[in-house]
Amino acid sequence: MMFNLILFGPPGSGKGTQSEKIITKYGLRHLSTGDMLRAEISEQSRLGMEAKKFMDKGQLVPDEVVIGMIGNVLNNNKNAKGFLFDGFPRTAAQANALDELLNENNQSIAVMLALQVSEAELVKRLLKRGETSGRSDDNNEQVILARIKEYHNKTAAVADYYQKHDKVVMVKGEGSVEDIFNALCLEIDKKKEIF
Ligand code: B4P
Repeated sequence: MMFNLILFGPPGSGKGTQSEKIITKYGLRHLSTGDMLRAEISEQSRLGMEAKKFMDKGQLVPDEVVIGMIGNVLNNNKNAKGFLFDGFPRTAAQANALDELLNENNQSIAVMLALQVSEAELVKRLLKRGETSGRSDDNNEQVILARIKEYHNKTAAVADYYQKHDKVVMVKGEGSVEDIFNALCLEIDKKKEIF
């Protein structure tokens, strides 16, 4: 049985940072839709060029684009120990699609870890990253605020979806990277025991 987890939180909550550490410790396969989309953009693929239009404005990319990408990776990695979903699902439609894709293979989500970070801290972190990342969606405060608005309008409800199945655990996402990582590991270990 695979161990699948979702790392959830608003833009800038530390999903990318913590994902790297979690996959190393637990041997999970990292699935970041943001990274996958940026890879498509740097290859200048048709999908990438289409996605860039939305990302540059701080908007979510259409569901069918992201769901298609994830479906391909899941189908090509049936022997993975488990997946860490980072930045996906971001809408109710994506959450439904993920459940269907996992069900087809008799798999499910073990837990959603939701990072809690204040809005002021999110903006501060993303502007700071924008100084060096070269990411066009990080260096403009208006775009950052648009991303946070998309999160409230479309993504926050995804936590309610998993809450109905009692799968959400909130974790404080402010403090040192190491302390937050330890808090996440504690929750993962609890779930792994009963999984
Ligand atoms: P993502 O790449 O997922 O970017 P993000 O949500 O902005 O968060 P990210 O992972 O980059 O930030 P993190 O929290 O790690 O998405 C980018 C865009 O792609 C979206 O806006 C959307 O257009 C599109 N997209 C992606 N997935 C999609 C989907 N499923 N559906 C539709 N569209 C999709 O960290 C941010 C910063 O904080 C880092 O610089 C880090 O150094 C810093 N940081 C981390 N932890 C810290 C700590 N404890 N203290 C201080 N700083 C910290």
